[in-house]
Amino acid sequence: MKSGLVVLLGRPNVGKSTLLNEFLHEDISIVTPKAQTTRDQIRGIVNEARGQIVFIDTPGVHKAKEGGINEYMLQEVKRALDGPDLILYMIDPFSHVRAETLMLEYLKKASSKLMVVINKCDAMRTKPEVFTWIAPWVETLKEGLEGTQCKFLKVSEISAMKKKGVKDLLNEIFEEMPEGPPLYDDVDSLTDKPVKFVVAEMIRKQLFMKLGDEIPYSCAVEIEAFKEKQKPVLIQAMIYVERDSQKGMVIGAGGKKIKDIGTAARAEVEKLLGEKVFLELRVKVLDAWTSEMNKMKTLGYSLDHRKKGKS
Ligand SMILES: Nc1nc2c(ncn2[C@@H]2O[C@H](COP(=O)(O)OP(=O)(O)OP(=O)(O)O)[C@@H](O)[C@H]2O)c(=O)[nH]1
Ligand SMILES: [Mg+2]
Repeated sequence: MKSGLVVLLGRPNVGKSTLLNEFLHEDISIVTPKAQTTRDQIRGIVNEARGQIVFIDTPGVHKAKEGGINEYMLQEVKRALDGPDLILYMIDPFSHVRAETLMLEYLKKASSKLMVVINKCDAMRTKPEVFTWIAPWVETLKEGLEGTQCKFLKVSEISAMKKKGVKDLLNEIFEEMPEGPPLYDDVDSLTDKPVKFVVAEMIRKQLFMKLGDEIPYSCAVEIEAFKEKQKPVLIQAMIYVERDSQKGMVIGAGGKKIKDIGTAARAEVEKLLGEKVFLELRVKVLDAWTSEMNKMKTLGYSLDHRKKGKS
């Protein structure tokens, strides 16, 4: 039996979470049109007769200020890169070489096999002339990785959204996996994350979908009650924002915005749980939580290597 750990790595918005969901045939990791949606590493487990692959979705690699939520996101990326069998380095053809150079620093420190996956190939066909930067970048990447522990294998072109090339890619990944016992015994589990986490993420997704450009980055969601025995299932969640003005925007005039967010999130949660849900959302201000480590920690975003109390 094959068994291995595969990291989905790349800049924000390249389609890492979309591909994870495609491999799993289930929406476990949230996807939005906005960059920096994913904040935590999320494992997705593919069980087949030929073996088990554990995929790790990661936040998008970007330059981050120290000590805040963005540093936490990069910590999650670095943690994921500690010893996988294979890295899928995903490229969005609408990126450009200047943005991608940052990725080489991460790859140089890795000791895994590497596949470059060019995603969004459906879009590439419309304007092929725009994407001429990719081939030279792959050559630079190969040169840059010479003599390192990161072993370049190949380049694949896919469209995660249109499901093009995903099956072939999965076959190629299985080929590269070592023989071994599965990492997770429970073959029915799709993820290592508790259902509460996935529910909180589904609410966070709707904050990204229904609010302006900036506010979603100031939002966190905590599930305060999850009563599965009650019918419909009762879920109470708190949405944390950073400022009073943001609280008003999340609630909206006459509570319309939060109602919208709740309705859309409830539909996804009901699909996930397969039963009716009563979802109650509230909003609270936790002043400047994205830049204060103690507050981040209370929301589950803990910067491990720093001393508690240092903000
Ligand atoms: N055209 C096209 N769009 C895609 C494809 N795959 C993903 N997208 C879109 O790209 C956007 C970002 O997708 P995500 O899966 O959230 O990207 P991500 O890499 O996880 O982003 P972060 O979590 O922010 O790092 C969404 O609007 C997706 O629908 C694709 O194959 N083709
Ligand atoms: Mg993502």
